[in-house]
Parts: sequence; C-alpha cells; structure tokens
Amino acid sequence: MSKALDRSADKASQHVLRQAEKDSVQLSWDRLEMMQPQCGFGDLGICCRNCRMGPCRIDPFGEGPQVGVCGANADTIVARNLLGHIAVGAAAHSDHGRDVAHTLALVGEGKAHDYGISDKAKLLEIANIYGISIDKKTDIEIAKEIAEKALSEFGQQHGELKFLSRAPKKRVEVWRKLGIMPRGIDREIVESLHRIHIGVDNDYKNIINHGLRCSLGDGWGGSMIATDLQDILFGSPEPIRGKVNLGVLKEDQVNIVVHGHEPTLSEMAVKACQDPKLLELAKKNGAKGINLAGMCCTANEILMRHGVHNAGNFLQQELAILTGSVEVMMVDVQCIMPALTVLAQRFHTEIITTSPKLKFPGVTHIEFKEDRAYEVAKSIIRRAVENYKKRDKSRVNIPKETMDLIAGFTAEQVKNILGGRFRGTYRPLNDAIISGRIRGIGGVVGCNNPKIKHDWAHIEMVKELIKNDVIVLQTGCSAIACAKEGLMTPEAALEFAGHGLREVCETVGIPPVLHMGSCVDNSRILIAAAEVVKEGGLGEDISDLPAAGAAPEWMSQKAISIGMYFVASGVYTVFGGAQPVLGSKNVTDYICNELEDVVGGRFEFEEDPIKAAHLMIGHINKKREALKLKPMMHAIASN
Ligand code: SF4
Ligand code: MSK
Repeated sequence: MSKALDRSADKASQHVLRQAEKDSVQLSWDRLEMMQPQCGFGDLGICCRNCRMGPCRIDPFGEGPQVGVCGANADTIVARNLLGHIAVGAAAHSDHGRDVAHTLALVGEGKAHDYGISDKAKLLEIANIYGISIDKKTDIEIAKEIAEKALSEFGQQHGELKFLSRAPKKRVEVWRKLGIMPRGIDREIVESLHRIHIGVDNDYKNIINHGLRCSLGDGWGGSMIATDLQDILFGSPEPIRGKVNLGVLKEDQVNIVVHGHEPTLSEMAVKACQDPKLLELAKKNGAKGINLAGMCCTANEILMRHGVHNAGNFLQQELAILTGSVEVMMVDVQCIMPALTVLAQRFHTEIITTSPKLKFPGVTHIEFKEDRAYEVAKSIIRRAVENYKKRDKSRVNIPKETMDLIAGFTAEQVKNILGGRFRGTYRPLNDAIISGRIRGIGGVVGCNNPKIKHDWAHIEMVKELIKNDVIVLQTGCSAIACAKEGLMTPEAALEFAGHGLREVCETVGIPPVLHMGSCVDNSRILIAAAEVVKEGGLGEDISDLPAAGAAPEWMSQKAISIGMYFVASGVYTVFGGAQPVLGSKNVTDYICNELEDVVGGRFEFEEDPIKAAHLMIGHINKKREALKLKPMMHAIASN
C-alpha cells in the first residue's frame, strides 16, 4: 500500500510521493525509516562528544554512568548541547544579515551597480534608529553609513545592539536586569562556543541564560538587520498575489527553482528571467518561456517582493526534482538537503551552488559576486535554458495543484492596512482584541520534518486557531504549508475563521492568516508585537499580550534559536515535539516552567497540533483575563 497519504497532507506532494514509490526513489521519509531506531541518547540530549576523553553518555534510567569522564552531569550536557544549537541557528541567521549588510556597503561604495536603494522610507527609518544624521547626505551616503553601523554590530564588544531599542521599554528593562542584553552579534555566538568547551560553564541556568542572550542577538540583531537591509535594497514587501505548490512548475517552459534563504542573487534571477535574449534562446530551444519558482525561504523573499510563484516548502525540495521538469535548481544557503545531488543525477536537473559557504563535491559552482550579480544570474539562467533540450518529456510528471495566496504583510503593511495608508496605526487591531472580536495573536512558524506528516500539523493548528478567533502571523515553511491549504486568501476568513475574526477580516479585506515572510522575517513579528504594545491598551510588555507562538513541525537549529528569542521576548511558545532536553529534568523544567518568571515567556512541547492550539488559546485567555479584557463576543469553538 502507498505510504503517500501518511507522509504528506498535501495532494501535490502525495502525487509525487506515489511516483517515487513506483520508481523506488529514496526520499527523506525513507531515510528516516532506515534510521530507526534513532539514538535515544541524542534524542534526550545526554550524549557529549566535546572532547576526546569522550564520547560520553548519561544513562537515563539511573543505572549506568550519571556523569561523563570529566564529571559533567546530564544538566550540564543537555544545557551545553542546547546552547550549541542556539549558537548555530543564530550564526546562520546572522551571517545572512552580515551578507546583506555587506551588499549594502558595496552599494554605498559604488561597487555593486546592479543594486540600489529601493525603499527610501526604510532607509531613513533605519538611519534614525542608528542615530545617523541625514542632513545634506545622498541616499547612497546614508546607505553606506547604515551598512557600516550594521557591520560594526557584528563585532561590537561592548554596549547594546541598537535594534533592541525597538522593543517595549519594560522588555528592555527585563533584559538589562537579567544581564542578557546582547553586546555584539558575533560576540554572543563566540561566547556560546567558549562556554560549551570542555570544562567551562557547568551551571545549566547560567548556560541557558546565555542562550537567551545569544538568541536575542539573532532575533533583534542579525535577523532584523537582514530583514530591514533587504527592505532597503530590494524594497519592502506589500500585499501581493501569488501562487503556491508544485503545480507552478510549467510543462512547456524552462523551470528554474531558487532554493535557500539569501535573496541577493535571486533578486537578479527575477530580472534575468525577463532578459529578451534569454527568452529568445528559450523559444529557440522549444520552450514557451522561462519560469522562475521558489522553494523554502528564498521563495518567500521573492514571493513577497515580486509575486514569484512558490513551488513548495522544505520537504518538497526533492519532490520538485522528481517532477522531471526542473532544468536548474539554484541554491544559496541553509536547508538545502545533501540528497539533492544524487537525486538530480536521475534526471537532467542541474544543481548549481552559488555561495562559497555551500558546495557539493563534483557539483557545478557558479559563485555569486555582488559586483557582477546580474551577470552571474544571467549565466545561470542561460545554463537552465540550454539544459531544457535535455529534458525527457516522457518523464515529466507535474502535479496540477496550485493555490492562490496573498503575501507581503510586513509589520508596516499591517499597520497601513488597518489604519489607512496616510495614518498607519495598530489601533483597529488592538480595539478588536480589547472588544473581544479577535481573541489574540498567534505566530505559527518553522519547518517541515518527516517525523510529522508533511504540512499536517501546521494546517490543523492554524485552522483551530482562526476558528477560535486568533489571527495568525506566519513565516517560513509554515506559511507555505498554510498557503497551499488556501488559508491565505480573504475568502478563507468566511470558511475557516470564527465570527469575530471573520468580521474584522471582511471589514479590512485581509486573510485570517498573514504571510509575513521568510525565517529572518520572524523579526517582523517581533516588531509587530512591539507596535501592538506601543499602541496601548494591551499592557506594557510583549509578555502582557494575548499572544502565543508555535513551531509545529520544527527541525532546524535556527528554529531553536527563533523559539529561544521569542521566549526571551516574553512569548509563550509551543514546539511540536520536544527539543533534545528531556534527558535533564532540571533543564526541561527551567525552559518549560521557570523561565516564565524570569523573562515572561516559556516553552511547551506538544506534538498534537489541536492540543497545542488549545494550549496557545488557553494562554491567550489567561492574558486576556489578566488585562481584564471584555469576554469574547462570540462563543468559543468546540475542541
Ligand atoms: Fe565526556 Fe566531558 Fe569530554 Fe563531554 S566534555 S565528551 S562529558 S569528558
Ligand atoms: S526554510 S529553517 S525548513 S522554516 Fe527557512 Fe523552512 Fe525551517 Fe528551513
């Protein structure tokens, strides 16, 4: 019997999964099965291979060793491992931010002619936050100073990151009192690595508290720099229509899939696909056109800014190749499965790496350079166009499913849409929450994971939240999952939202589920939360808000860093499945209970997405009560 229905909730993916079974193609789901039973020590976080006296492992049943050769116990080992994950996740996001700042610096120096300043309002806003005078300066001069300031924040040794000042005052006080204000983005990551070296930090609370600090340097630092500087360079997104799912691949066109996270080169690919000479060459080769589609977060970036169609999320990267219709998959960094290259060999698909940070042995590498970005993009598109001739049409099998969506709801856009373009304000949102039309705000983000039926947990959770009048903000692969289900159209409010939320969505003309962008754009959710606090009437801190976060199908280290900075920012955050901490009762208690008294937010682990949604709703209700808000206008939906 086919396993497709158990593996994915998405019809297009099921279609390709069935094909894979017929062709005996090995995918991530199969590799997960082959990996069983997975290491229980690793799952609980109680193995350590930090030094050559080890590897060591703690016996979770209390019968065998309870300390490693050096004497480290389960608390120390689990906390150190968790901090390692946070550091890696924060490094990935922040290195992305650094690259964007570097591109902006080159624009400022006149060395990256293919880019310019696309959003002057954002340029001035960021200059203001950095305290850069704009008097008698050109946009390019201001951009150069912003880039220098941003780059200096990576290596900064003392003081506080500037963007943390965008958080509510009370929040900043919490961080300062606890001594977890990040000083420099890189500094906190390096210090994390130092602390987890053999024989350094052994106090699990001290280790986790540094994890909070390091993650804040990601959310309110590196990721926020990536988001805001990308807006300056490529334009701030505005609500835009698009299509999503594997059906966006075209049978009669050259298909190029851009995959990864950093949109700097993909921005150029969007342009290069419209190059008349390349279009002519495509026709000459028998194709009707050139079709650019995105995958994962690079997809979210170019969808939000240009309406480029989105071929799918993390677990669909292999499936896209299996359609037999992809000429080139151009990858940048993060979430690129090593399995792609082996799979691509079964077809004509060429995988092209573009970052010096990500190469595969024997795979074509065309390195991205900011000073000749358009030229590099064109050369990759040309390769795809030429590769079209090698496509075996008899093997093309593209699922027909696509879904419309509206993306591009940044923190600024939500404000503008609610308040009107000339006087953006969050007042109507706050009033809708205060009056009991909207129960609260849910941020549902994160990856896919073959351990959980693909997309299923995202969709179930989000449907349950909106049914209970919780407006949902989304990023990353979670956003793509719900877009495929049709939850990101205004009509979805009629079908799926509770009465109160539906009324608000109908009045404003928005979907009940708002696509806010890529993984680094979780920083947009932080800004939106800060704006809601600033607007007044819902407490003085993010932790006062009737709001909760979730990552129902999480898998990456970045997800742990994101979760940590949401918790550190005061948000109750539910992960669909435990982080590798259960091997230490103390660490688990600390991050899932005690942290609430420390930073106002805490983790919860719950695999069942409906139960998880109700945990979030319960938390939102608790916050509503604490704020003495009116009861909800309409009855609560049943479980
Ligand atoms: Fe074992 Fe300690 Fe070395 Fe880890 S650091 S491998 S627990 S001896
Ligand atoms: S791509 S980090 S699988 S969201 Fe941002 Fe998706 Fe998670 Fe990668």
